[in-house]
Amino acid sequence: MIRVAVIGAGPSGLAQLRAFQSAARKGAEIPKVVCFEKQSDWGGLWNYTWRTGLDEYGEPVHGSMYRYLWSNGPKECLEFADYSFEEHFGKPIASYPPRAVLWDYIKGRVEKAKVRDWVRFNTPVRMVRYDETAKTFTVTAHDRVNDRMYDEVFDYVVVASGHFSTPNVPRFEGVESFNGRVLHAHDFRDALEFKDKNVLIVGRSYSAEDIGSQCWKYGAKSVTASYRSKPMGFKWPENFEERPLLEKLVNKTAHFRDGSTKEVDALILCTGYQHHFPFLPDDLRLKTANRLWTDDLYKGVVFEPNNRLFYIGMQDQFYTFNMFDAQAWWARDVIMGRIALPTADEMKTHFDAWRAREEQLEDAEQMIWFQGDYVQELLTETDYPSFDIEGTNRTFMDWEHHKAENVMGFRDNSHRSLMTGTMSPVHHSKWVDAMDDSMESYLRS
Ligand code: FAD
Ligand code: NA7
Repeated sequence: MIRVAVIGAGPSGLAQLRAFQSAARKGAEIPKVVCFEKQSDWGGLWNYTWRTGLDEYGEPVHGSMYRYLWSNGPKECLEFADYSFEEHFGKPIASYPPRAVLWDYIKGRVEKAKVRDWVRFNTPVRMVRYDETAKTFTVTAHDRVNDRMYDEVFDYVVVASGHFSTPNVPRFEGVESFNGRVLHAHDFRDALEFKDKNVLIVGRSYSAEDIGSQCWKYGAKSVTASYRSKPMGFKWPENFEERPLLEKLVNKTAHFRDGSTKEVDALILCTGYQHHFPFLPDDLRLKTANRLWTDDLYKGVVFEPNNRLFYIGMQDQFYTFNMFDAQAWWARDVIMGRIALPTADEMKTHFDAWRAREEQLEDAEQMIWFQGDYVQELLTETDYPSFDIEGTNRTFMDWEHHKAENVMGFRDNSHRSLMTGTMSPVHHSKWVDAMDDSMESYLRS
């Protein structure tokens, strides 16, 4: 029997499990699938942890999510095509749910699919080796509960370990003697820690925008966001401003590139993450920047140097859950022999065409249409339920416009489900007033 190892039980790994289970439900004979998950529960980043640094077993903590995190895009754009929000919650819900609600939704589909016993929890993968002659992988896993390391042989490996966990941490002059708190976004947990403080954020992307907004919402005295390339450019509230890049810190004084200074109490580095695979040797390890068309992946999924190795969810992301699904269904069909891979030359030609287009993209709107076209291409080749990509892109456009109008209020809008056609209700509280991020509070009508 063919054996498939899936590394990680976050949204990408769970998409892979569901893809195989759905084929089995339709009567196909499926491979033996074993999913290794380092954490004690599934859901990846959506499984919140209060821990930072190392976990109870001394493993690097995977979680980068924090309290009060609400979806940063419309839930209608990430909805599973085979399991709607309405099916899960039994009613339509508002468009920007907090983390706990999305975690519940992710879990609901795989609980229904009854695949929990495919997952070995508390089991980080330590190493994967490929045997060219046997055409098999040996996976070394560590059962942390029984403190036992073991090897197991597989025909295919799917890497779904995420890429927003290992921080990219640049150094700024004077940081060693800064008299305030310094942390990377990966270790940010509770905005209340920064109440009444002058907070300095470095970065201009999603983490900078959202952690800055969280600190502002929960009572920071001021928020200053410092950018390297260009400002975010939103209409920020009065005590929220953008400055050019931080040049150095002298005690509590931040000096910026334009010569200006500001007294700050805390420095939060929202400087992104590394694709980090300490469990993969040189010949199997994906090396890429965080971009829409990653290096070395045919169709964004198959590792070109070794076609028995797959990566799910390694792109920079506008599309998330339903894109991981489209990828996982596609990887499944290659593994099950339903899709034949072309020659190496043909793969390269395909790759080059997408890369050339990616390099021409100028703004977020173009990037969304690009990623939509990519998802569409995958959708046409498998039996994952097709969905309205153009409608999804248009919902993303509305979201972009709402953010440009009011960055602290875009989550108060509602959108129509592309899966069920139902218009989502307006939430009972405005985001700026909603301090409680529990599922009970969100679902209360
Ligand atoms: P992850 O969710 O990171 O899951 C990877 C899993 O692999 C983890 O469970 C981890 O423990 C496991 N793993 C890692 N290494 C090993 C190993 N060696 N052995 C075994 N298991 C391993 N997306 C949205 O759509 N909306 C949002 O609002 C949103 N907000 C975000 C906010 C933050 C702060 C961050 C960091 C990301 C956010 N994202 C958001 C994007 C996020 O990347 C996806 O939603 C999604 O979690 C990616 O799923 P994944 O399975 O690829 O990775
Ligand atoms: P991103 O989207 O990868 O962005 C990283 C940001 O960090 C980006 O603004 C970079 O600036 C900035 N950066 C990186 N290195 C530096 C240095 N050395 N100095 C200054 N600024 C730097 O990561 P995020 O954490 O924001 O988002 C990741 C995910 O989390 C995302 O999917 C969300 O859903 C949540 P640049 O833009 O190049 O000027």
